[in-house]
Amino acid sequence: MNASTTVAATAADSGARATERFKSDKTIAATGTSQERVDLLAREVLDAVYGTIRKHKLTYAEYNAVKAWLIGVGQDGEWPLFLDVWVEHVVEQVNTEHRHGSKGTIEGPYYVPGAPEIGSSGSVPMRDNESGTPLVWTGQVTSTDGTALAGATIELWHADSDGLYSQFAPGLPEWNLRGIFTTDSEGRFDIHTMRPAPYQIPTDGACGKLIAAAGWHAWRPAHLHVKVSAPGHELLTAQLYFPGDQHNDDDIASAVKPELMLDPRPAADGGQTVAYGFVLDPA
Ligand code: MBD
Ligand code: FE
Repeated sequence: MNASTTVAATAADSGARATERFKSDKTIAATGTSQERVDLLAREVLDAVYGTIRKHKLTYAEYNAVKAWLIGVGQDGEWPLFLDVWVEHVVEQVNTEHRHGSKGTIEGPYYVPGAPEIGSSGSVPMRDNESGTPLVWTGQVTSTDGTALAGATIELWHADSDGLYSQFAPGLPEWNLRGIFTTDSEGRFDIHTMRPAPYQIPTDGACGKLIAAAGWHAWRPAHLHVKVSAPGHELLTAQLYFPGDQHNDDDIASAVKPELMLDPRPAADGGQTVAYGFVLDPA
């Protein structure tokens, strides 16, 4: 355990922060989506719900339990968590299937823009006594035609060795394990961080209640989140995973892909090194 994490993380804590972070400048009006498309999408979603109700003859007691649960998702601030865990992976799929470059995956609820800028080589912000296995990650960002992309940015964020994210769990320094790297003249970067632990979504909120009631588990495999961008290229949002993790094959968020698996090797100092680069699609 990291000694400074003394206060227990709660669903309401991380939920309230995720809800607050998302804010809603993201209205339907701002998307330019037509009334016809809103009508179509809303009707089809409702039709899918009616289909399930008819097929399984939902009882009134079940309907009321669903209603109470949905109210709870909002009260616990868990709409960002619910949507990113159970819906985002399909949105990601349909929006990136045209790409020829690197595979991406979902963003999840815990991205925060504006992390400290590190340059092409260095350590993400971490505590003096940050626990875990040190990881040195080197790579290059290129375009699909093979051109190296100098000045590309890699925004990195991830959980600590207790599975906690800064700004969403109490007791962590603001930018712990969050940083922005910029590739050098050859498109290369060199990132020093600590291996994250597997992540269990909060079990004490509404999402946890659904998981318990359905007999599911709450785990995501350990992962590093990135957003990789370069002028004239599509933004790549991805997560990278570690071989051997117990939940690589049954991620609660359905966000693991074989192309996103790292291959870390032992390093002389007891830590690990890994090579992994990114290929961006021209916009
Ligand atoms: C996470 O850390 C995460 O990445 C996702 C997708 C959902 C919940 C927690
Ligand atoms: Fe995550």
